[in-house]
Amino acid sequence: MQATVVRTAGEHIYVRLPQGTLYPAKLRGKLRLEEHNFTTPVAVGDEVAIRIEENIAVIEEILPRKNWLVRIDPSHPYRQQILACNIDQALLLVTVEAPFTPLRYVDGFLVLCEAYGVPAALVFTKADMKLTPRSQKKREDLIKLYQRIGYPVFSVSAYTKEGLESLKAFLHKKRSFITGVSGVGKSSLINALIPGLELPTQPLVRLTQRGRHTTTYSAIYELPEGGEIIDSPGFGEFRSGDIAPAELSHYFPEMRALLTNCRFNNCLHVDEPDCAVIKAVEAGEIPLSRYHTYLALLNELKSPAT
Ligand SMILES: Nc1nc2c(ncn2[C@@H]2O[C@H](COP(=O)(O)OP(=O)(O)O)[C@@H](O)[C@H]2O)c(=O)[nH]1
Ligand SMILES: [Mg+2]
Ligand SMILES: [Zn+2]
Repeated sequence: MQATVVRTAGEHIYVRLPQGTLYPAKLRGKLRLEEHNFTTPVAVGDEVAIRIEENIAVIEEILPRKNWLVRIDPSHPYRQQILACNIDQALLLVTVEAPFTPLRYVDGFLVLCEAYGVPAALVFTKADMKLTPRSQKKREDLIKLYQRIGYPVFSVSAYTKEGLESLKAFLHKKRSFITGVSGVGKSSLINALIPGLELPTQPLVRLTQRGRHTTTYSAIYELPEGGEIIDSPGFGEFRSGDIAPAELSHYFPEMRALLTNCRFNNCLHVDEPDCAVIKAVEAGEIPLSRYHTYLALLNELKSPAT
């Protein structure tokens, strides 16, 4: 029998049968040993072959994946953590204040999606919040910056429902992975999209203006008009172990088009002569923040985690 993994919480796994019934699940012993490079061998979104034994779904086999997002597991640097699989798109929620989403984090997410061939979008949350003029300008500038690169960008408020209709249209009949730093408003937004779900939300910790970690599991929720969203914990960072330094610039769409214009075909765009990327940065055609992320990620890829 075939089922979908709809929830993982540490070692606990739940699957959904085609007619909608949920079962707690466990992995057949052999499967657990086979995939020792991964923190957990199954992830939310997986299609699996199961057998029901005493009201538990025993996962016999993981069916081939259409795609997946993977990052280095920060607590086991030699292991990969599958964030989700069989997804149509991935959305990162972003705030410029309370809590602040570092641009490194945004760009790291986008690079990961590019590297794994998953269409990415950004959702700037809390559009109703009264920001300082400086933060307001920053929010508007960032929206333009990422739109110019070509990413779909939304500005929404879970409180006033501003921007929610166009986001709903974007999510319609798709399976979307949604993430963001803790406190960015993910649970509030999912609640606004799915009336009656009532995920718990948390006030921001007043002093640090950063969110607490409430979400410790990943789960699939169904949208009332069709489609699914995968709610996932607010990850500390998105770091992939699979990207070769020479490939990195291919995952920056605004650099990708220029790469054939560099003098050297193995150019890493750091200090090489006649580098088309450096020229475009100097001409203001590539945002400086994006180039800075590029250099930082390049350094990390050259000196892998220890
Ligand atoms: N002003 C405003 N605050 C919001 C909005 N969405 C969430 N918040 C607040 O931001 C804090 C964190 O929200 P929560 O949904 O728990 O964030 P999560 O950690 O990303 O799931 C809570 O205090 C929410 O009330 C919004 O659209 N506007
Ligand atoms: Mg939450
Ligand atoms: Zn170059």
